[in-house]
Amino acid sequence: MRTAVESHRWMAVTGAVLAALSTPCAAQENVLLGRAVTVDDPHHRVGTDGGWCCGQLAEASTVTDGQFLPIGQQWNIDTVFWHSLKPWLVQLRVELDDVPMCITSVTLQGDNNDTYRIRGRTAAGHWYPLANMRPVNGIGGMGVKMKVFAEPSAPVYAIGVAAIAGDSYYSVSELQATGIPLGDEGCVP
Ligand SMILES: [Ca+2]
Repeated sequence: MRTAVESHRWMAVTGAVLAALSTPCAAQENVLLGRAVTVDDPHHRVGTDGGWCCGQLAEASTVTDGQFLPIGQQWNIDTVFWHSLKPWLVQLRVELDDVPMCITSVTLQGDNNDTYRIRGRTAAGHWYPLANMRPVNGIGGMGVKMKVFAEPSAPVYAIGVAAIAGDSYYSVSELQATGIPLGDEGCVP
């Protein structure tokens, strides 16, 4: 539990991070911006809220629209949300097929009391973990987390996000990534 002062400090830090992310800089471009989002949901869990009030399911495309929700917004309002005891069966997937990337950072806005795994898909079609992220904040609802990698990832042809642990109520509102396009010489900064 955080005090109100600590929560305000946290929000100030988050605001600074978001401002930095929006600063024009080629090396920091969000390579997922505006890309199509596919929802892999074989058990039809997306849109189920387990009895929470007032759910408003967002279009999957909002996950790559570059817009963050207010910190602390209710988990199931204007988000892609699902209730499941097997959360990993839901994955949001963004294809990069035309421009494979070596990923240098990922940013996730999701429900603050869960752990989400960001994965990349190789040319051979295998998914491997890029980062586990818990978008924790002190006030509940939606939070933001960014992870910067010490070294660029191997080339990935798609990026996915799925919940791997939490309270069975999951939601994502924004997924961003920076990366270096794969060229003939590999990924050259
Ligand atoms: Ca949750």
